[in-house]
Amino acid sequence: MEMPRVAALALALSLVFLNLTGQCSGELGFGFYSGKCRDKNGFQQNVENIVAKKVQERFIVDSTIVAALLRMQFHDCFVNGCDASILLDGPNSEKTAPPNLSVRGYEFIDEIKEEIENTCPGIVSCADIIVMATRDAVAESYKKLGEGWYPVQTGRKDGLTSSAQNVNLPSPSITIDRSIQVFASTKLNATDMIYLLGGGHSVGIAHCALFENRLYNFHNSGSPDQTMNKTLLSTLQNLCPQNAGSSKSANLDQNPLNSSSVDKSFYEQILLGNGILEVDQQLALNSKTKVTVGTIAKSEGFIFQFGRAMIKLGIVDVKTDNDGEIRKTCRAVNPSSGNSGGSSSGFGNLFN
Ligand code: HEM
Ligand SMILES: *[C@@H]1O[C@H](CO)[C@@H](O)[C@H](O)[C@H]1NC(C)=O
Ligand SMILES: *[C@@H]1O[C@H](CO)[C@@H](O)[C@H](O)[C@H]1NC(C)=O
Ligand SMILES: *[C@@H]1O[C@H](CO)[C@@H](O)[C@H](O)[C@H]1NC(C)=O
Ligand SMILES: CC(=O)N[C@H]1CO[C@H](CO)[C@@H](O)[C@@H]1O
Repeated sequence: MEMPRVAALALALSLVFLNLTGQCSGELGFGFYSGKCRDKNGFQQNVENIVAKKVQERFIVDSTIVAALLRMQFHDCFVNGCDASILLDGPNSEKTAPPNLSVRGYEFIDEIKEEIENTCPGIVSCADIIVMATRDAVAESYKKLGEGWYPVQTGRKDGLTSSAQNVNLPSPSITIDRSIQVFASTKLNATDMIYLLGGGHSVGIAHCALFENRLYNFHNSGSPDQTMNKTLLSTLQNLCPQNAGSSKSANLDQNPLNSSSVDKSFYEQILLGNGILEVDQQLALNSKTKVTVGTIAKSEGFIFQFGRAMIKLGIVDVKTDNDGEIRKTCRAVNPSSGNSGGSSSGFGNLFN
């Protein structure tokens, strides 16, 4: 069948998921591409396997692809839904908006798309490639710890527009209360938010500019953020001297052993005051989230719950109909759908 690594985990996740949102997921389905990709010799090819193989090859040479793809899926899904609008090039497209800072992996998605187009053109959307590749990268990162594979639905169409004006991603200083509201507006609840933020930020890095305010003059207090672990504070002050415009970065997960695996060590670290971003630290302190954080840090089964939250993130405002297309290349809408779009959001820029 289409999902070779179906474990009890995967099966249970699909069942849980179908119960939750089966009725509102449009034409998405698990194994949507099963039987749909035939190569030029007429042989059936397994789309999910093609993506997984690409990710495995990449992960061996660059394990930071996990962080790159997780952040890419988050940014794609939170702006105009999971429709690969983040991939579109153009002077005013989403990827040009400031919060994109360091979103990476665009060329890797191009590589996967090219391989799939060479196998069965016009079948697989870029939006689905982001979600499948992110899942596979998470599973690779988790391999040394256990089974981290979760099933994802496919059948998304690619969006026709992308505009920097639509980018309204949370800032690193967002309050937990506000963040809960922002996630709720995409149908993700507080528990989902805790899993996504904690799992996402268990890998990857943040640059000095995004937490320097905590190190010297926090909210105009004249002193550092008192919630930061003192050892971490002095390390970060050395890394990011005040007003020096340092381009250095720190691991979001301060557990040095597990900083490249998606795991629950982030929660253990924020309970020690070792959160890098203000929002990360607040997750362990806010009355609406701290009990769950403490529970996750102590319990088993993090990766199962993270998978469930990623499945939910992957269906935010998906397009499955005439509001989307299967792009020929991920960086531009198809010429035929080009100037016909009715949106007002300055997408003439998609063609350059
Ligand atoms: C309130 C929500 C969130 C805020 C405010 C936030 C903010 C940030 C910031 C400021 C950075 C550092 C960027 C840089 O220095 O270049 C970052 C990195 C990252 N974020 Fe988030 N984030 C949030 C939620 C998420 C979610 C839900 C995920 C994924 C599920 C995620 C995945 C990542 C990853 C993997 C990185 C590291 C990227 C890399 O190393 O290239 N974030 N985030
Ligand atoms: C959030 O949603 C998940 C499933 O998507 C559900 O299991 C959980 O109970 C919900 N949590 C809250 C606090 O509503
Ligand atoms: C971190 O990794 C080590 C070995 O790779 C593992 O034994 C440990 O359980 C991991 N910790 C967490 C919190 O996942
Ligand atoms: C600060 O972090 C270190 C490990 O990084 C930990 O051993 C220590 O207990 C933490 N301090 C507090 C007050 O939590
Ligand atoms: C890839 C890309 O377009 N990155 C942009 C992200 O935002 C910064 C700041 O606005 C731009 O300078 C980058 O070019």
